[in-house]
Amino acid sequence: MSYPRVLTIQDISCVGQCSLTAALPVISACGVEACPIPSAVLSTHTAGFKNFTFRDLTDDMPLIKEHWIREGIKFDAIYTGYLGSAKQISYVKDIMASVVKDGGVAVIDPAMADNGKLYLGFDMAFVEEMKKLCALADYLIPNITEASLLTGIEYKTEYDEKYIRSLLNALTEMGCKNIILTGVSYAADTTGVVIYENGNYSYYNHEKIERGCHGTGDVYASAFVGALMRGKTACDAARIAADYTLLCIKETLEEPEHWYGVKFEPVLGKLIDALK
Ligand code: PXL
Repeated sequence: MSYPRVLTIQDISCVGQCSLTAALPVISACGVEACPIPSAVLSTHTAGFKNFTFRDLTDDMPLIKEHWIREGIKFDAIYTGYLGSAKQISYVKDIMASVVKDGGVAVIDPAMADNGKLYLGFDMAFVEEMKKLCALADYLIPNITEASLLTGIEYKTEYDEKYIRSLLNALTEMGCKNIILTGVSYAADTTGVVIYENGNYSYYNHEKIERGCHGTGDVYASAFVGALMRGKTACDAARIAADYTLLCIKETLEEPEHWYGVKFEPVLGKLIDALK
């Protein structure tokens, strides 16, 4: 796969440094072609801004797919993030079946919740649909809130390895092949990601910064996809993405008034270096 091409389906939040405005530059910086299908266009993301616009692009999705089929356009991987409606999920499954190459990789970030709560506008009917998409994932990248909603296992802020394994096992029973569970912290000053790949668990642990910032999940998943498509193993890609996301958070916190997003741009060079 000398010059891989990734299809990514998520929204454009015009202001907010998340979803496509992060995914496209991050994947491009990894040296990988990134083609978007915008699921919706919002004036800003939905966390912290009021009265944002929301243009649902569900009806464009099958039209874009049909055109690509006529043109013979296919992708080495599909990576999905924030989706605008439950109906979109069935279109995404359809797109996956028709424009991803045989043996292509499906990376699903079930971007719908954090800190024990669904994002504004989502409900359990959306979660039910999302379960069906997650079942098709070669790599699923949930946080603990999303893993708990998908599996019906109680959400906990204090937990042990047994709890984390119960989430991972339940996700594999749903059909997910490999899982990168983010935001797993067993100690006050560290956090990390648990990688479940081909039946093996590993944990990449790093410094924990108390104040998170919006969009880090999207930056993480995008860097993971970029690194994976550059031929890194899932463990290496998970580590590279974690180191990069940590740098982005540090960069953001240097400017306390930058509250709405994650400053991933100034450290893109470090991500490029990590892939050399
Ligand atoms: O970062 C996830 C995300 C993406 N897109 C929109 C969001 C959010 C999280 O709140 O609101 C529109």
